[in-house]
Amino acid sequence: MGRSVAQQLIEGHLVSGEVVAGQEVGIRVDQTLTQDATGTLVMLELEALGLDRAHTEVSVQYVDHNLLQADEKNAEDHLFLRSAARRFGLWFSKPGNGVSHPTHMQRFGKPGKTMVGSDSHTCAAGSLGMLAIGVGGLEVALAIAGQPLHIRMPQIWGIRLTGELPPWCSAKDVILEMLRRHGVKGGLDRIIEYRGPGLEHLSAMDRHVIANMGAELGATTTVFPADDAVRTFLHAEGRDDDFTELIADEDAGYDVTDDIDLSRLEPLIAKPSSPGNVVAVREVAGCEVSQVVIGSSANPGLRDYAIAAAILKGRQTSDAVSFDINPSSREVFEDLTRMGATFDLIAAGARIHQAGCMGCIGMGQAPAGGHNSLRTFPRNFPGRSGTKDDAVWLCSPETAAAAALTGVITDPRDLTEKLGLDYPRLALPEKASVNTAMLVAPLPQAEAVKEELVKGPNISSLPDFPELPDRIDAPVLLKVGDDVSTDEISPAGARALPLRSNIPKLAEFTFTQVDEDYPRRARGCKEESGHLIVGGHNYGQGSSREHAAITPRYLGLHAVLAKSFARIHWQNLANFGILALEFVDERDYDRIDPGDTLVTDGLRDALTGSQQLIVTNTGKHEQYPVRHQLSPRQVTMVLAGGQIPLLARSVKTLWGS
Ligand code: MIC
Repeated sequence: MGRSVAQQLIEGHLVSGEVVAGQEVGIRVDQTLTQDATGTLVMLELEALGLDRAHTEVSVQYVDHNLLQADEKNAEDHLFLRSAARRFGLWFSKPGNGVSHPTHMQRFGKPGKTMVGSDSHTCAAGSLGMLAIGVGGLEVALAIAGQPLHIRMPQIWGIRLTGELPPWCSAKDVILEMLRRHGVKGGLDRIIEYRGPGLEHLSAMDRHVIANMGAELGATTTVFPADDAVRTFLHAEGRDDDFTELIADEDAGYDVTDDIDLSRLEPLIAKPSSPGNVVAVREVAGCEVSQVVIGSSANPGLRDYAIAAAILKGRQTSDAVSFDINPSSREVFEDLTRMGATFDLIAAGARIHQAGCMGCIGMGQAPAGGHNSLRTFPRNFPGRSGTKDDAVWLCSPETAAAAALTGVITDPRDLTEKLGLDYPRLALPEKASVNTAMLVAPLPQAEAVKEELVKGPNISSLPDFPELPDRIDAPVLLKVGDDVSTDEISPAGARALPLRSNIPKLAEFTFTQVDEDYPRRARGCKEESGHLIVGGHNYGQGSSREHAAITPRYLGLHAVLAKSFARIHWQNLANFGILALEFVDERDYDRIDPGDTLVTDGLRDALTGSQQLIVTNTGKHEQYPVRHQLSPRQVTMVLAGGQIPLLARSVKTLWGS
């Protein structure tokens, strides 16, 4: 049987294990991507590990998340990151240059390469025929240091696309259709590979939209072939030489298959507060809207802004709506401006912001509580916008522009009847306005070694974590339901984000979206017993932020008992020495109440000896069988208190300095 694109990428980079679903494989990493909100920890980890210089082909540090400078903290992080990029031999993308994912695609992405990134949307680079995986920061630090990435080999899910998108529908509706069909857990332990004749009508940037939000399905990553659409994209970027064709064999086999006829899609929207709550726009038409935002890595292409500008041209947005535009990159902003589209947006009432993630991570643009905000963003977990009782919806630029005009959720197809507007045909420039002035190249090593890391007072060192105790005898401090996101564990938003490099201070925000008193209670039993958390399915979905493991650990969390875990967070828990245990019988979840004391003993032997353990509920005199899915490598790491203490012992053997 022939090989899929995903198989070719994995086999071409395999350093350990067998390409069999469920087994741990080691993969050589060619490129890395870090952004500021997670990158500060990565740089501290590189320092802790004693790295001299990046061992990858390309490593880029972006500054795109923490852009508002309400006090000194974010600016200090930017300076720290610049100094770390200079010290470790990384590219540095200055604040305002753009969101990491589209910028990386424009300047560095290459068909056939592998990449890891400390951002769950790293998978967007699959649009170019790369194997790009979002992981915790520590895994990125190790990749920068030349170590392979270890993952549990996923199944490969072939999605055959046929037909062509109808007018008023675009790539966002394709990924929303995937979420409508399969929900936020549908991609767990899978690589999604798109194929088929429908690809012909999707540009590389359209594919970015679809690949980016594969993260919302919980997928390990998404891949597309590197075909003519990728060749055209790289040509527009002046990078013809970086093109290599990478396509699936005619008779490629897939573990799972599905089909989408693009011509049958209609405008879709995800309701508050999960990317999986997808319905047809017409079902919710008429709901009032107070904010519309276009931007983010989920709709970053020139066409995404240009289509909104063309819809709004010569018209005024509703007086009930704040209409915000966040350019995804400086390049896109320049192109948009050259086309005259920036003018059309401003004239229509748009508030234009700097290039970056902005409201997508709650860095500004927090909506009014309970008022509908329509965004072209990738996720809408509760409170992520920075507003506790937010009502954020996710949609295409076409649907967003329609709501900006009418002030209510509107099926964009109705604009033809309402305003006499036919679906605009866009004439986009063939060549992008490439300008690399805000992308700073790595220093030569002779200069890099002289660089000092610039650490302001907000940058604290990584805490030391002790080994996992052999016996855990601790209270359940929190019990949560299904699909708890890392935004609920370690919140986004303009208040918490500036503390991403200050674990003791950030810890005070842990779980406060769910239970404001959690940090206080956790501190109360930290020294004596530590504590436990009980969760439902898909615990820790969403972002790659390792803070969602580190801050609970800092507050004394030993183990999480859940029905199932999201991939990146599960890895982050292991990396920071927290035991992730799954119920063998899901009904046991219902038997545990917050405040119950749970005991599990003889962990050293139990974890190394088998996958199954027994947890005793002392107050209720009940026992629950639980299992772990850690590889032997991860068991050693968890027992040692995490990856860092383990590595610190063997740094010399790692990169032999
Ligand atoms: C996100 O979309 O949630 C983020 C912000 O990009 C995160 C990274 C972070 O938490 O800083 C992600 O997805 O990894």
